Amino acid sequence: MSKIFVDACLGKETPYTPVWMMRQAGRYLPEYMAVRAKAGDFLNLCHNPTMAAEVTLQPVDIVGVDAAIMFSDILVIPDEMGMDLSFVKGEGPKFSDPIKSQEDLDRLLGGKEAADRLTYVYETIKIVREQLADDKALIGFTGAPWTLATYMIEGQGTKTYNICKKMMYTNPELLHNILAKVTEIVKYYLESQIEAGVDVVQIFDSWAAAIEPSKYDEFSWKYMVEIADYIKAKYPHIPIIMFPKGVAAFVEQGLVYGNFDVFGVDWGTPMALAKEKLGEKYVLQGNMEPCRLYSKEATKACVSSLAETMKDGRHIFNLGHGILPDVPVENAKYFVKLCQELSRRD
Ligand code: 1CP
Repeated sequence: MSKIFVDACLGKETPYTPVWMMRQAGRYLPEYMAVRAKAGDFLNLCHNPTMAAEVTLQPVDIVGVDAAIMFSDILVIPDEMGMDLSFVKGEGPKFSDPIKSQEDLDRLLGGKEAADRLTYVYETIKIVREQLADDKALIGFTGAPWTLATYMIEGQGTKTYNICKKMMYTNPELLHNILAKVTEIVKYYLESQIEAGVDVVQIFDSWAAAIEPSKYDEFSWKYMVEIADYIKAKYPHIPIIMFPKGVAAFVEQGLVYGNFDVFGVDWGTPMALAKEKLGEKYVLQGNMEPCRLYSKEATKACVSSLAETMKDGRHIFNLGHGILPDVPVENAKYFVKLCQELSRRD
C-alpha cells in the first residue's frame, strides 16, 4: 500500500500534506511517562524492544500523525562503540571517558562490528512494523557524525562547544578521524534499520550551527553526503531527510549538493526563504516554532501561513525542533488535524 508520507518525501502529489512532530514520542504524553516509569532508566527503555515499540506507536494512535519515528536516541551509537553512556537525572547524557586522543579513538569499536551491536534498535523496528498500519510510515534515524562527535569529545551537552572546537582548530586530523569512524558506522546502522523495516531515514544535525559557515562543509555536510550516497546507491526508494538545525545563515550559500530528498527547516528560518533557496532541490519539512503549541491561536496562525507559503511547493508539516514536555496533548492533536485539513487538495 502506498504511504502518503513516503510519497510526499519523494516529491509526489498527495491528497494532503502529511505531518509528524519531532520528539513526538516523549514526555508530553502521559502514556509515555507510564512506560518510562516501568522501564526505570531511560536507556533501559531504549534497550527494551517491546517497550520501545509501544512508545513509538503511541503518537500515531493518540495524536494521529502520518508517520511514527522509532523510539531510541542518537547516543546509542557511541555507547555501543564502548563509550559508557548514562543519563543523569536533570542533567542529560554523560560519557565517563570522552575522546581526547587518537589512542582513545582507536580503543573504540567501529564499522559493522559496532553497528551490529545495536540489535535492540532493529528488533524495535520489526515489532513496530508488524503493528503499524500499512498506510503509515516508520522513520528511522541517526545523529549526524558532527552532532555525535560533540558529545563524544565534550562528554556531555555543551553551550560553547569549546573542547571540540579547540580540536577543530588545533588538531583537525583527530576530529576528521572521529567523524570518519562514526560515518562508517552510521552507513551500516541506517542500512540495518532499512533492512529491519523503516520506510524513511532522518539525519539529525542538531548542533550544525555550532560550526562557522566556512567550515560547515568540511566538518559536517560532506560526511552526511557520503552517508546519503551510500544509502541511495543501495536503496534509491528510501527517502532521506536531512535536518541541519540553525543553518539559516548558510542557506544563502546554498547547501544544494547531496543525495537528500527532504531538507528539515528549523523554526528560525523563514519558510519562504527556505523555499526560494532550497525548494527546487528538496522537499521542505517544518517548521513551526515548537512553543506555538502552547496556544491554539498561535498554532492556527502558523499552520495557515505555512499552508499558504507551501501550497505550490513540496512540503511535509513538522515543528522546527522538538516538542516540549509541558505541551498539552490536546494542542498537539489540534496541530496535526489542522495541518491535514488546511492542506487538503481532494
Ligand atoms: O527521560 C527521558 O524521557 C529523556 C528525554 C529523551 C527522549 C524522549 C532523550 C534524552 N532522548 C529521547 C528520545 C529521542 N531522542 C528520540 C525519539 C523520540 C522522538 O523523536 O519521537 C529522538 C529522535 C532523539 C534524538 C536526539 N537525542 C537528538 C536529536 C534531536 C534533537 O532534539 O535535536 C539529540 C540532540 C539527542 C541527545 C539527547 N538525548 C536526550 C537528551 C535530553 C538529549 C539532549 C541533550 C542536549 O541538549 O545536549
